Amino acid sequence: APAAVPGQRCGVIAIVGKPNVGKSTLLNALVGQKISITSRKAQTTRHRITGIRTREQTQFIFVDTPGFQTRHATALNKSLNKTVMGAIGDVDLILFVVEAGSFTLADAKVLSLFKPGIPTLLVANKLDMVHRRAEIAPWLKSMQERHPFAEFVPMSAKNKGDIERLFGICAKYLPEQAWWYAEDELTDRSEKFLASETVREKLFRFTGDELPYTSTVVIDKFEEEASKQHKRLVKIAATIVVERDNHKMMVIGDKGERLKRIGTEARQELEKLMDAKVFLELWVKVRSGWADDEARVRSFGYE
Ligand code: GDP
Ligand code: K
Ligand code: MG
Repeated sequence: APAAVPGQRCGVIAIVGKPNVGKSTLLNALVGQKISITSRKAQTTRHRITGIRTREQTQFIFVDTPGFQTRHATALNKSLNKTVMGAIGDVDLILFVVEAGSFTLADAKVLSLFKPGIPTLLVANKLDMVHRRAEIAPWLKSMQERHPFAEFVPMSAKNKGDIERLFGICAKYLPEQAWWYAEDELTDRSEKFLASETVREKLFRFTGDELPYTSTVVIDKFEEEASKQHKRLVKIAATIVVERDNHKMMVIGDKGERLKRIGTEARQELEKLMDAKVFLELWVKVRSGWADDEARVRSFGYE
């Protein structure tokens, strides 16, 4: 580890929990910018993502994890679970995220993976959705009996005050050491990766609940061109991979309207994110059964 710099703290914080409890929303709020895509659909997050935030003397390095999959043992799910295990093995602090007032079998399975010794906070998220606040105190007490949590943080990832409070709580658990990243760095992920994530988010947003989570996005081309008129010019070609012909029709939409909309929104967001002029070309391909085929899962970049 880098030598200590007086006053500086730096450490890794894993954000862990079953699908849809608000992990990605929390990460984005902590980093202050959208790094991880969010959606109402479970299994939106497939990669370990590092978000970085440096505030005053402390550098917080966050890893968002895919929700732990408990139902289907496909190759894709096995790969997702390995990513989660890798993320929590060697961190300074774990934020175990659940929905406030609820603890299901899926939550219990995630919790059972934690090695003893790493301080773990119980983040009881979506507090804004809880109507019977009086029931939270006895629920927290029951949670205390399940696991030796270091602290309880009932909160809402959508509430700025709660996010501020969470920073203060997390800082105490990070070791005194020099920062690993520059003060203004937000992620160690490449722009190419952010491009595929952005297209994937728009894909899920505009197909609603119709499209299965197994659809994915592959970046075929990512080229930066010298340009006099513009600040930067980036040309991107991406393929949306779906499992069936009818899914392909779903993505393309009537007269290609939906695909056009996905492309326009993704391009606009990428232009802001990368501070560049972006050309984005989108394709849709059918590859049936890819989520069950281990070799293919690997070739799409899910290790
Ligand atoms: P993940 O699968 O755990 O990463 O969950 P996401 O961050 O993708 O969030 C799942 C859904 O919960 C999204 O629709 C979010 O907008 C929503 N959500 C996240 N945090 C909160 C919260 O504090 N309150 C409410 N009401 N909704 C939330
Ligand atoms: K989600
Ligand atoms: Mg997520």
